[in-house]
Amino acid sequence: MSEYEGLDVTVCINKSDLNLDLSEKYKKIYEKAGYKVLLTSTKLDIGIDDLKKNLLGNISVFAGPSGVGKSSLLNKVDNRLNLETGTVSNKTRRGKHTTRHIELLELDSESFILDTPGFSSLNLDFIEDETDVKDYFREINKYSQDCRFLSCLHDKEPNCAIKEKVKEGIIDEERYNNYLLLLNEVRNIRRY
Ligand SMILES: Nc1nc2c(ncn2[C@@H]2O[C@H](COP(=O)(O)OP(=O)(O)OP(=O)(O)O)[C@@H](O)[C@H]2O)c(=O)[nH]1
Ligand SMILES: [Mg+2]
Ligand SMILES: [Zn+2]
Repeated sequence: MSEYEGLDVTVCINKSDLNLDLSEKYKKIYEKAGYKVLLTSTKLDIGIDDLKKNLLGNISVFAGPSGVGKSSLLNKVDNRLNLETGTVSNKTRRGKHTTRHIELLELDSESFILDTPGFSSLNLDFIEDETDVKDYFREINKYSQDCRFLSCLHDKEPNCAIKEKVKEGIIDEERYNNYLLLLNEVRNIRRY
């Protein structure tokens, strides 16, 4: 969605205290895809200074699923914010939609942040055509011109450069599988 909007994205992996190995794994995956990645933990005070540095001089939006710790992170960045935080349900392991509205907060005269309500799922309605999905994966976009067919969707087509890059480990397999998942989801939206 951020690729569609052309936003300057930083991926923040919070709660890294819960599983540092897994956090490092996803940090590598998203760095390989072309993103700046921060590992943070509000419990162990990891990465907060780095996060703050990223926010200075910018207008930033904190977006992500409910309960991942967006408001908690902002409170750590500036304890004057005093934002309400919630807990994660033991049963569903999801957040409880604690933040209810979008608020513009001032960090300093040149730095603003928006805390936002977490989402529970990603709506793909903004994608108009199945051929657009590949444009929203940076690393797929990067090698698309090397495929045999210019119209290649990197799915079942022969001589596909993307599938080659996945085999070589240059494009992460999990990201590629996510691409196929979204591609098929968009195809199914169109059918009805
Ligand atoms: N283990 C761990 N828990 C954290 C961390 N950061 C936040 N939490 C916990 O995660 C829960 C949800 O935190 P919130 O800050 O309310 O999450 P949110 O993303 O703002 O949620 P919404 O407002 O519902 O979108 C709270 O119980 C926090 O204490 C962290 O770094 N490590
Ligand atoms: Mg919140
Ligand atoms: Zn291809």
